[in-house]
Amino acid sequence: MAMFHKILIANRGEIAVRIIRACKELGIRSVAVYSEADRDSMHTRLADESVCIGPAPSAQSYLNIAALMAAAELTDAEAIHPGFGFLAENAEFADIVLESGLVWIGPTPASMRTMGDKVTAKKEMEIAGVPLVPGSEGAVETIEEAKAVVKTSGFPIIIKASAGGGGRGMKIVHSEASLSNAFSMCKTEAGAAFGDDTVFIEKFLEEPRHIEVQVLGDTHGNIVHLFERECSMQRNNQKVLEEAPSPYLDPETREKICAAGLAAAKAVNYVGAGTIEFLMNSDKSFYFMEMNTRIQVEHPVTEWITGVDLIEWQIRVAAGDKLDFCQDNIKIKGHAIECRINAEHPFKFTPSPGTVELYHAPGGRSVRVDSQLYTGYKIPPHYDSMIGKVITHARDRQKCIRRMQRAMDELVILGVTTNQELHQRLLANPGFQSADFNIHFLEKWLHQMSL
Ligand code: MV4
Repeated sequence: MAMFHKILIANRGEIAVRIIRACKELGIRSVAVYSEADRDSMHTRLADESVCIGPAPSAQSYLNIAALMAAAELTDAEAIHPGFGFLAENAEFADIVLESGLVWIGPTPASMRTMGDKVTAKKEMEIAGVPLVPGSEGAVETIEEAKAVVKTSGFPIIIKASAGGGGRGMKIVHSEASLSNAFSMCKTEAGAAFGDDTVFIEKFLEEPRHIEVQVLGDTHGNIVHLFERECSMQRNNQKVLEEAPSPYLDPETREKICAAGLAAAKAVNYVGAGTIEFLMNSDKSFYFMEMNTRIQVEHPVTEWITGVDLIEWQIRVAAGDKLDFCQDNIKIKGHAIECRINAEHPFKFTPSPGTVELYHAPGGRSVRVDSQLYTGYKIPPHYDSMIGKVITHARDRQKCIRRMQRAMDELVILGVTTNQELHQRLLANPGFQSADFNIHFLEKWLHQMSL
């Protein structure tokens, strides 16, 4: 297959900008879609063509499949890149795109369905020999069954919705007394939220780190891993700062977790860019949590340590290109950190939409900024509060932190409140600097400082 002439980007914000930039570098025409609230947004301006797809609410615009397909038809786009969020992991949308004779820049709908259903995903991972958190064997139908699972695993446990993920539809249970209620509530809520009340049970790991492995596959059967990212610095299931490689891993553990990620991807004949999420205990044992069948916000840290342009390769493998490198060619070079910039109060996390009165991006050596911001931009209140990402690279982690501190001091965003100060305080924190943290670090620290 020859390379595409035109791609429609079914997204907004910094990821739409990132994809448009990749299209330009590949000589591919780009089509932006925008809601009425995004008429003056960066992605609308940067694309070769732009089509309004509806009113501000996502349900009527960025989630409006009919409007997106009409925009693709109108502009003669050959392929659709979904970015992340919105419809990126919606297998029905991927089906419609393919049935319309367009190319879906992403994995097969079958892979998306397998990984989207967490009970099915765990079954596949077990067959592939990927370590799983001890717990129920598949779905748990009744309270009696739940009690039987707990007899062997002990408390605490976590009940998860099979159709959930990313922290949605979960209940932690610490004792027998609250098990029945939690079980029926989790089941009822899962049914209401996802139209599927299937739940399963796992032993609850109390202080794990969140480490994920990036994979990339082509349509010729080649699959590689691109090492791991450390994503433990989070609050409310929202990552705040990510880095690659994980400062916690020794070479042997890295080899094991990356091999497990690769085995997971191979088990579903994965095509495109994907991420296998693991939880890791302080003894360095690790367990499969879920697979994200999309490009992720934090992909730039992997791009920087490996030199692989992940968006370019998403597009190229969708066009049928073969990966032109093999596993042995991929080496970790230095360290990269990403700070997510959100338009929100730095410690209360309340959203802060409004007009950006002044924007000055950091620059200089080994600093990358992926953002939709410009001076005068009106941040709409309808969407995610993330307005950009600052990424730095250096030979080692300490130098990378210093460089990020320098970049955070240069960044100027006036007119709206951002989480810039949170990053500045976090980068200076001894626990962060010594890499002594787990998924609860940020919330505990905020609580202690009563910020
Ligand atoms: C867990 C867990 C502890 N033990 N599963 C949260 C998001 C979703 N992917 C699954 N999540 C978790 N699953 C077991 N068996 C703790 C979490 C969890 C978490 C994981 C990664 C990053 C942040 C988190 C925040 C809260 C809970």
